[in-house]
Amino acid sequence: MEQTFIMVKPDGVRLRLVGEIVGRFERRGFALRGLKTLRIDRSLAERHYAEHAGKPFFESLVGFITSGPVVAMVWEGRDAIAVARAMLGLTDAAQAAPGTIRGDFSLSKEQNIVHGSDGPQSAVREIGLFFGEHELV
Ligand code: IDP
Ligand code: MG
Repeated sequence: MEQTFIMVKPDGVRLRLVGEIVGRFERRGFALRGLKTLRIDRSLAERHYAEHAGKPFFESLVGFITSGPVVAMVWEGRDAIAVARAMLGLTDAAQAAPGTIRGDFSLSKEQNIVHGSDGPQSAVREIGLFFGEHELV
């Protein structure tokens, strides 16, 4: 069984969408292996989004992701990474299909409600960034 890292971003928390998003993953059949709320600091933001360092939107992205509490989760299930990305929808929420989380709750390319790992290496890296072994079941 595959694991993926999912995070409700500060906009999703502000919009009170945590229960909605957790519910979608539960109802799809995934198992919850870890969950916590935290405030991301600049150092963690830079490590989490290291692949985007230097891009024009990077500073704004770091400002956004550190702007309020997030909810970090590990979900496990068959093809969890790809299935979760499909549930999230395209990065630019204006392009995301209705029925996806981004397509239902955002119109923004930056403030797009939720993060999901984009591959097996990212998933392992991101789970390790946010969770210690004793925080996962
Ligand atoms: P992803 O979250 O769908 O994997 P990435 O390309 O990895 O998308 O970008 C990470 C995050 O950076 C996005 O979810 C979004 O919040 C933000 N972002 C990506 N591209 C842009 C952009 O062109 N303008 C503003 N923010 C962006
Ligand atoms: Mg990404």
